[in-house]
Amino acid sequence: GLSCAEKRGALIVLEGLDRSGKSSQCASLVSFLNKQGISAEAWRFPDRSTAIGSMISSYLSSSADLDDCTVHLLFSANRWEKRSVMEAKLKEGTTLVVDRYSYSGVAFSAAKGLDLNWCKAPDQGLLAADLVLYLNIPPEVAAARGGYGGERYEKMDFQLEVAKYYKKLQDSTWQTIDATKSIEEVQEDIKNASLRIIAECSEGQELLRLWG
Ligand code: NYM
Ligand code: MG
Repeated sequence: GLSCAEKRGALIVLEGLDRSGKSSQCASLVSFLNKQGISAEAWRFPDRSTAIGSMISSYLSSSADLDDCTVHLLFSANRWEKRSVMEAKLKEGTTLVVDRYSYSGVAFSAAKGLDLNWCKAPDQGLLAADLVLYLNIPPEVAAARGGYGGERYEKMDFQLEVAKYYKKLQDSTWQTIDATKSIEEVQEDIKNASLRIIAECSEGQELLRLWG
């Protein structure tokens, strides 16, 4: 089973639109936690370092075309191939701070018009986040921050659609963070929420599975 006798780490996921500040906030959080003597690692999805991740990366840079359903399943497989390592790390007491997870998987694919439940199905049974920090930002504000890059999906009208589906996925593990505030204020909110969930998980809170 997934119950842990030892004190376990927390699975903390940062979600949000492109340019919402997730990557820098993840890095700051991990370095803050490590300075506090808390074992924590920064992870991200897609993990472009694997064979599946490299197919995803080619698709995102538009050097490869893939059917929408196919690429959706690749994103999911990219999480499945990391599942057992994630579980081992959490059980040994390491907190994982993850830049995007299944919520991105569903929101981005559903925004293309794929059925929401079909999109959720392949991720069923993956480890569920203990805490999802949703960096909430209007797409216009995100776009104004130095602009989007050249990858697929990095367009204002598409990001508006993605935001709608993120909202549909909110559950009891979510905490919405106002990501229009300063980097320091956002980091403060993230730190507080993270310390709270890390304490809860170390007290024996069981690992959960999607979509619990
Ligand atoms: N993305 C990310 C998906 O479409 N499905 C997924 O399952 C995941 C994890 O990949 N625009 C999209 C969201 C991003 C893009 O992510 C690349 P990043 O964080 O920019 O490397
Ligand atoms: Mg990006």
